[in-house]
Amino acid sequence: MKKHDNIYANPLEKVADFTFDESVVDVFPDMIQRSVPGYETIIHTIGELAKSWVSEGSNVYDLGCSLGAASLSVARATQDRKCNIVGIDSSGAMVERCKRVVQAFTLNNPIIIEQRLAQDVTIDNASMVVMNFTLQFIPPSDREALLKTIFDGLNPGGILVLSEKIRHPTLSGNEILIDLHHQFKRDNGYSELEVSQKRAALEKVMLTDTFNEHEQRLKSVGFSDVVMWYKCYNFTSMIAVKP
Ligand code: GEK
Repeated sequence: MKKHDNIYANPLEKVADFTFDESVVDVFPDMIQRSVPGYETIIHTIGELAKSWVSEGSNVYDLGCSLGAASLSVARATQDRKCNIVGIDSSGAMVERCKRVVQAFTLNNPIIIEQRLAQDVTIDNASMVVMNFTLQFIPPSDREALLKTIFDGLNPGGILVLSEKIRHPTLSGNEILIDLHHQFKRDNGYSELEVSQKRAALEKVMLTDTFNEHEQRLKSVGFSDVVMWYKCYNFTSMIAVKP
């Protein structure tokens, strides 16, 4: 049973910056599903992509794995071949819970969960790297170097699946997408107060880029093609291909 997210249901005197602590871990599956349009579709599609792109004997990395949803989707999709799946997350509370979650499944390929900053990870012999709504939490000044590390560690023909909340380049256009997203959250049972307190909590923690910024940065580190395969409001998922 998913625990209901009501972290921001009561008025707070001061809204602290959002962190992935124990209270967030407790309600995370409910929170992400009610907050990110298309989350289940994206998790499912990561598995579909793994079927086509994960090669025999290679490694798959899930950076910012939270409770392992993307890692598990890859593991379910790759039962017919050998690969290692490595989930990395910087939050100790997430990692502890994620280890328990993945242990509950019996799958052919191992899922190794490690507490680490994505910026410190070593990527090697990878056919697929997933960053499902993680890069947006990484300091902007670290983003290009991390993408270069990923590019260098991917085998030729490998892919990065990068899902991000993006910013529309015009203020008025961005407001249209933000309003639609807030409507989506209200439809999923979040109150006006919850929506506005969460927005304040994320303001300094989640720093979004435009699609053009993502595309240019991915190409500048060497990716040959950047394919936006999903978009709903300001939520997107891209596939970047290493030639
Ligand atoms: C999913 N991918 O369910 N290094 C590693 N992890 C980090 C870092 C960092 N520098 N900064 C934040 N995180 C998941 C959902 S959630 C997205 C990803 C969201 C971790 C953080 O601890 C959290 O678990 C995750 O990135 C972001 O498919 O909550 O909107």
